[in-house]
Amino acid sequence: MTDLTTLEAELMTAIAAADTAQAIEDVRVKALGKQGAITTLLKSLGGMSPEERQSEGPKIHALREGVTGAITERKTGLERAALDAKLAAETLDMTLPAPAFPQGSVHPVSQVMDELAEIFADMGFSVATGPEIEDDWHNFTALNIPETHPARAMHDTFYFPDKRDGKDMLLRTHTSPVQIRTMTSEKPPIRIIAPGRVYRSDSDATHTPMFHQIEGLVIDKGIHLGHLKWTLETFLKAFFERDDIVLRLRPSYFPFTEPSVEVDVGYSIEKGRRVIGGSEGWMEVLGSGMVHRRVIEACGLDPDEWQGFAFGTGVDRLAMLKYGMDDLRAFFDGDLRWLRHYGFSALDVPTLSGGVGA
Ligand code: 2U9
Repeated sequence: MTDLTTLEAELMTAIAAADTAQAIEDVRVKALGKQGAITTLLKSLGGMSPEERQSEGPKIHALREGVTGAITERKTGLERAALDAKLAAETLDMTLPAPAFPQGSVHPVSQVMDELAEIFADMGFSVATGPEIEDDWHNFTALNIPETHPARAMHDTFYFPDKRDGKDMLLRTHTSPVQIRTMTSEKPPIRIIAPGRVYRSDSDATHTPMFHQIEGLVIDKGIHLGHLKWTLETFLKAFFERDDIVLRLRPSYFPFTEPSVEVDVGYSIEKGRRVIGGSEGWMEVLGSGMVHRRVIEACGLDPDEWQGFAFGTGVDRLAMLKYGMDDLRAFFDGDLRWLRHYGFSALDVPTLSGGVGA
């Protein structure tokens, strides 16, 4: 009896004194392990007389339960204390200045592309895209530019050396094949813009072998030049964020449109610089026209039922006009100083002050 009380007192003291996970584990092994003091007492029950077992059994079991409980409680306490200590040591100092990290910027071409998509979305146009490696039919033939047509020579085309499925392959010289693909795969009415990279073997201060175009196409019933003029005027007013935009439409020639119209926008001189708006001088900004009936036919539509207009312009040139850049080649040099100067913050939404009709 005295033995059990002494043993319990000894174990409880050891448990209270254990101040690490290892120390409490050592106490557990000493008391409850295979050779442990309590385990040995439990084993001794087997050699006792029934009377002795009846009196000693409950006491030994009570001792085991008491010690097991005390060990668990101490273990939990130690774990909690360890966690508290860790949390206290790992406190973040929120008053420290945040480290600066490098931030990129949006290229003017991407910015202008976003602005254009937003303006035309307001007018009900969706964005269409297509392959930059095209076949001869989509890039030329379907657009009323047959093999013998002099307009093929007007585009300094990059051809691939090998044919694909018997077809001549090339880098598209304009985004017009995207509209051809839309017209042959979707039913009118169609209202799309096709922005993207195009390629021509040309390089000087105002031409790069790769540049960006945006073209627009509307196919519906009863479409006429008035719709074209309104659309271009509305677009230019929203893009240049001015109400005093004046257009001048001049007759021109493109194989894929008839009649064809070149569109000039008026500018005025403010503080010695040209600004879009007014009509002191004229600048050519767009080519356009009514879609040629042969193009409508080539896409499997009846030109007596469906009419449309189309237009095209250079995105890089629009960006230069709106944001005052003068060297086209700098657009694609990847010079970080130029990009930091002319780039836009990635967090800004397009800067237009309210879109079409604002
Ligand atoms: C289809 C039918 C007609 C697209 C058009 C122009 C006029 C045009 C140039 C402007 C400057 C290209 O970047 S640039 O060199 N584009 O003048 N583009 S009409 O006409 C189409 C297109 C597709 C099915």
